[in-house]
Amino acid sequence: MTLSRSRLEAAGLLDLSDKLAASQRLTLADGVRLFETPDLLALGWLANRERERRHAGKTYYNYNIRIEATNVCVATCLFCSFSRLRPGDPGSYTLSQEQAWDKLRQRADQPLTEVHVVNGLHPDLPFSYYTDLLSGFKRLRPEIHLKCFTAVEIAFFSDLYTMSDEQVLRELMAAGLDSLPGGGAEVFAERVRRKICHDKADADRWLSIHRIAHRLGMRSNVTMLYGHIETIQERVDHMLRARALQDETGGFQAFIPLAFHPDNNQMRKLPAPSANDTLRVHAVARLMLDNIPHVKAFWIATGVGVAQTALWFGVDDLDGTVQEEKIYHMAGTEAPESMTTADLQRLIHAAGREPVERDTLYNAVAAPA
Ligand code: V47
Repeated sequence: MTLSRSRLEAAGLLDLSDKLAASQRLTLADGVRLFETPDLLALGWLANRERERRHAGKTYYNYNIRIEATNVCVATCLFCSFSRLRPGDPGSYTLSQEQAWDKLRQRADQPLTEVHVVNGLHPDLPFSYYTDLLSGFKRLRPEIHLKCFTAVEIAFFSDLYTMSDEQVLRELMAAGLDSLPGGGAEVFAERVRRKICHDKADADRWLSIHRIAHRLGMRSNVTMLYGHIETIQERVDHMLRARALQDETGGFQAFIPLAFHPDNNQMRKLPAPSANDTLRVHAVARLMLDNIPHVKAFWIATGVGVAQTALWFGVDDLDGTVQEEKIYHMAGTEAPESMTTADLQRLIHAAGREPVERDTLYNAVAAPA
């Protein structure tokens, strides 16, 4: 399917289409123009061309579980509905390691390939809580990939336990850590961080920790929390900072836009981003991030229908079965708590795409005989 040059011209995108076809990099100004075009379908067509050039119709998902071991968090991010400031505050919880391991024991029959752990910044736990957590998971299911702790958590551990970021990463890797998730990136621009998340790792620290993780041989992801106070320029700047680090290291696997959910947090007066905006952000990400292989729609954040539609707007990955997610459900998402692999396959097929179960490192997982 092609789009006519006159349609692209009317959308103000013809020169950008030619640049992309010639594999030329887009600039900050180009990114802003992509966001500003009134022709969402022309933008989607461009993003889909890049998506199909890399992945044809393949759409990746995995068999994973989310474990959020504690919501106690010393940071005061305005967008967060999940955290509780102090242990003992109403609604706060901290799983014992046994309780966390039980979540795997209870799923002994599931062919999980990934455990994704994200926590609050708990001020009182010893470092051994985290290393034991990892080694316990590995003892139970050595084949499962452990994608755990955002760069914000890593920075917090270094400061709390007086170690370097590299030392923390090395010790967690020795205990079983396999890769880092992309959380905590929010929006890199200092103006935004100062307003919405002033008391956690800044953009340079976040990027530096991913740089170290990549040097140590780990892969990671990069997210962007959109749809609150950020400008279009700040969105594109965020993408360009991720692209610049990727030029250095090649260690990012996926870029994951995260739609802001306003329930039960200090930014609850803001509306949630529209489906139009969500499709736009994923499409622009595909076009700006020429060096990051995958663009993921996290269906828990976008909603299932929009994630499915995004498969024609640059997205080639849908995360996975998820199970037990709390951060978005406490912030008001109407998405289900989990999907089965059959659900994921069905919705990918229904969108006219080809489902591929992957592991965390994007190796195809063979279907059971
Ligand atoms: O960093 C918190 C976001 C992130 C809200 O690496 C919110 O594969 C919207 O990082 N509305 C954690 N977003 C989740 C995360 C993630 C998700 C999926 C896949 C991967 C991956 C990583 O959740 C936080 C923050 O940006 N968040 N509160 C909220 N109210």
